[in-house]
Amino acid sequence: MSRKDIEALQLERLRFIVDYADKRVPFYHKKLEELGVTAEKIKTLSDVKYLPMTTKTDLRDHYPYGFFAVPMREIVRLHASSGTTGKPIVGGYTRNDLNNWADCVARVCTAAGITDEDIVQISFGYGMFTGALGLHYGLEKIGATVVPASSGNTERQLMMLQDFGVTGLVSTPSYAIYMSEVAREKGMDGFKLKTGLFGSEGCTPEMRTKIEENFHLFATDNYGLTELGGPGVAGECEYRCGLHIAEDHYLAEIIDPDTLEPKAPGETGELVITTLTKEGVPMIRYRTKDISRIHYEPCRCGRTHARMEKVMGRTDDMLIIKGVNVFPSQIESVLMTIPNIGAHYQLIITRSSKFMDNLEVKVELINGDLLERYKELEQLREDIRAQLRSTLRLDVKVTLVEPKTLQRFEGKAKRILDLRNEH
Ligand code: DLL
Repeated sequence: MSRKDIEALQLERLRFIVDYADKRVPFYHKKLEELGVTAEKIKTLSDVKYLPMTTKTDLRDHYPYGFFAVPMREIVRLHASSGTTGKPIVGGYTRNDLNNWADCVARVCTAAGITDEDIVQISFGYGMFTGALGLHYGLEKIGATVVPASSGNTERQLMMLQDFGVTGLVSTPSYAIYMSEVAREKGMDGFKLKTGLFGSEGCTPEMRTKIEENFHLFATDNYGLTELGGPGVAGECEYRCGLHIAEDHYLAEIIDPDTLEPKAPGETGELVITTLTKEGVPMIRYRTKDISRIHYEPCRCGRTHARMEKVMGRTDDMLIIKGVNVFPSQIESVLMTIPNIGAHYQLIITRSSKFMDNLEVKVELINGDLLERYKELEQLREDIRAQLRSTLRLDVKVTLVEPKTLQRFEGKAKRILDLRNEH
């Protein structure tokens, strides 16, 4: 579709979904009434800025079914976010929602190069998490052979990768790097992997290169969230110059997270998304807290759907250390290029006085023998500190630890340890 046709379709669907939400979800009815907005008043796509926003707190306040727009007999599936604190976010799907979801996921898998010739192992945890079943039905739609391995039991995962001649791997980047290391340790090679469909958490290009080298595959980044249905919201094609957004199902905007004003195309800010076709739980202007920017020019692959850049971080993940803004992804980028240290790290934040936060970066050595050689060890620590200082403009404490002592993750990694409220 041309840009003009995409936007015409989005406008038509936006008007529809606003009217739909207005009539079926009391939260939206109240908000729209307060703002004096109705579907008829939306004349152009930029009028989206007059619509109310939705936050995670709004969803929590209406837990579990307050945002559902259809009676439960029309809901055929529930999913929920994996959040460890508070109540989860609940997603409800009608039969149409499941069909559209499988279509969107089939697109991102196709864009990554998956065909019906592929055997794809899904190493996301099956269950309430949207990742595994989301990828499962999208891959089946293409005709790929699905291996529903779920997460955990890494040696068995590797055995299946090898014995079943698996060509595609679905997992979080942190689980993929861990699996690749266990494979190396066990002396396992000869995998037939070609494609990695990774997502559900950030991954720097540097970390991705490590995974690609270890497993000899081509990896794409895939984005989505429970609130919007799960994976399939956006994914990379073979050119990897941004993640194509399924614009016929989602209207994406970038806003300034402080003023809430819209940002111009290409500017960085918080990603806000409106679902255009969801029947079960429609979302108007959902604030994702993910930071990115959007490019609207067509891609070299021929797709005309806009591309969001890889998520740079979350507004609530940004650390402010001694007045300097730091995203964990900046640290990962630096660490992944330094020889002699592994792919695992932890960021520890402490508070030494009322206003002073400190950051400690714990990194694993590849070779534990280095711990015996003080001078070399100090040199390496100093190098890491200097490189971090030059990128972050901030002095951090660097601690080198023995190989295989930091925690490994089978799902999303939790690399930040915030001890600020501990004393
Ligand atoms: O992680 C959905 C998903 C599953 C996406 C499988 C891709 C593949 P949630 O558990 O609700 O949903 O987490 C959503 O994870 O707001 C982002 O902060 C983060 N996230 C998801 N994908 C990416 C990505 C699934 N590709 C939250 N890059 C989102 C960076 C990501 N962050």
